[in-house]
Amino acid sequence: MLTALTGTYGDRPDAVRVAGRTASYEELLGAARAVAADVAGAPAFAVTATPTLETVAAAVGALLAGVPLVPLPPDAGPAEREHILRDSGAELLPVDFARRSDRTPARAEGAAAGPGDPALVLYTSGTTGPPKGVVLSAAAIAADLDALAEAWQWTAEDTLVHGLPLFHVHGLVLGVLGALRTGSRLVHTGRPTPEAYAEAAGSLYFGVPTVWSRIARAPRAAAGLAGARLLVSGSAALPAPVFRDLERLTGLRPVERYGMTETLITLSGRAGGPVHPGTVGTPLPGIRTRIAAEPGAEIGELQLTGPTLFSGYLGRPEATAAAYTEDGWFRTGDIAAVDASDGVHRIVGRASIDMIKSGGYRIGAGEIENALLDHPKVTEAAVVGVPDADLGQRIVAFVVAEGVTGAELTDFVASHLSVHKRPREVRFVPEVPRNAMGKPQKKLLLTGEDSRTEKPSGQVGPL
Ligand code: MCA
Ligand code: AMP
Repeated sequence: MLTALTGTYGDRPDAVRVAGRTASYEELLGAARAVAADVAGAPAFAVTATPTLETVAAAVGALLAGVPLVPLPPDAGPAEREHILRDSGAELLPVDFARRSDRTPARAEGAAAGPGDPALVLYTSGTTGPPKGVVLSAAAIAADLDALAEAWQWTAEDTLVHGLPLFHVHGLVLGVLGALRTGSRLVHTGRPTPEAYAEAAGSLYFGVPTVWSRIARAPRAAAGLAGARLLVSGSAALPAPVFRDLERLTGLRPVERYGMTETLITLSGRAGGPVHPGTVGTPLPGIRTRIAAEPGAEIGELQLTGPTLFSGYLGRPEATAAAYTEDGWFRTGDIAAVDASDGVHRIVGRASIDMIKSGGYRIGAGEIENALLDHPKVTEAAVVGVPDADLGQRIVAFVVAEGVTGAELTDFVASHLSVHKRPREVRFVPEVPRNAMGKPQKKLLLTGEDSRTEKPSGQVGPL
């Protein structure tokens, strides 16, 4: 899996740089072997996935030991941490990058013996309930990375730069394992700021649309990316104005790709190929797609099959089965259209109002509503995603409550779940509109949304 660590591409003292600290492949391998020795024989292990060399060593150590890694969001509050640890059965392992071992321990009995066995368990939100563990095999990861290397002409000549979190596919699978498979030098900037991206002088850059839109608003930093070969955007839709600003400031047309935690990356534009703003390219090698549209309609749910799909939701066979059609295609829940002339896909939206994408993070409305209802002063809660120029969507909570402020409720969610799951606005309402079945009518809450958010009165401004 990790070709770079086998010496294929040679070594260098700064093969991997994370938040200002560097390591050679040899040093990384030594630290990863020490992790592998610690976890050998465990059913799974967890690490607090800070953007550090320790997290990189944990990911490599997991693969060496054949023990699945559960990366915990470092900003997760107690409720989210407990859920993930309990649900996965993983024990939290402290990692010390200075501890090295010079040999890979023999795999314990029962450890993953083949590429189809679990390598990562990533927790991700559904529309209701707490996050589910998505089990990814080494084979699925390897298939995806090889397909992306081909699509982006990604090689050991590249320097990959990004500053994305290391507990999701984008930052961890593409951004770390991708570099270690292709042999490209890796610069993780710690935080994805425009200035840090510019300083890193990479050839290949990854970002979520929020990162790209911040770069587009920082012309000096953007100009620092002009020497790059390829800018890649993903995790949410890249707005066309951001695409155009990036092209004007860097001379590069950013390539957009589409994926999910459950499917890994399945669609992408190609390096050197035609790139159209607002589209996510064509299926990667091995992926087949179809649009489940009503008769006569051209848009519908995107469904797909291929070698990059997950092995299932951990311990949830019913949820896994429900994610597939009867004839075995994965239901993405995204609404898409395909250009009949060139097969280029366009993501039009999501089927469910309860799945929010904010800053590239996937957030289920139900999880936030449950957290709010845990607050003693809250009697009703309905959470929606509202268009936002910076975050794509921002989380807005409509609550029925007395004797508590919006800021207190925001802090309550930030400290129980994750900081990035906090509502950016709380609006107090006398009641949540419901249909005859008692289901919240969220579309009614959003009626007149544009005029409300644009009002300069400040009454509904972000917290
Ligand atoms: C503010 N802060 C608070 C509060 N308010 N903290 C606690 N309680 C509060 N009430 C502080 C935080 O501590 C933090 O401080 C600061 O606010 C900013 O936090 P945050 O909201 O996270 O920052 P942001 O500026 O809104 O973040 C934008 C971002 C981030 C950096 C773009 O959204 C991000 O990293 N997104 C990437 C998501 C991603 O990788 N998704 C991939 C999944 P301090 O600064 O001190 O920390 S998708 C995927 O994997 C698929 C397969 C795919 O297609 O890629
Ligand atoms: P996650 O599982 O966190 O990776 O979120 C997956 C979801 O992100 C998909 O179902 C899409 O809704 C969204 N997504 C990812 N990439 C794109 C993209 N390029 N354009 C639009 N939506 C995207």
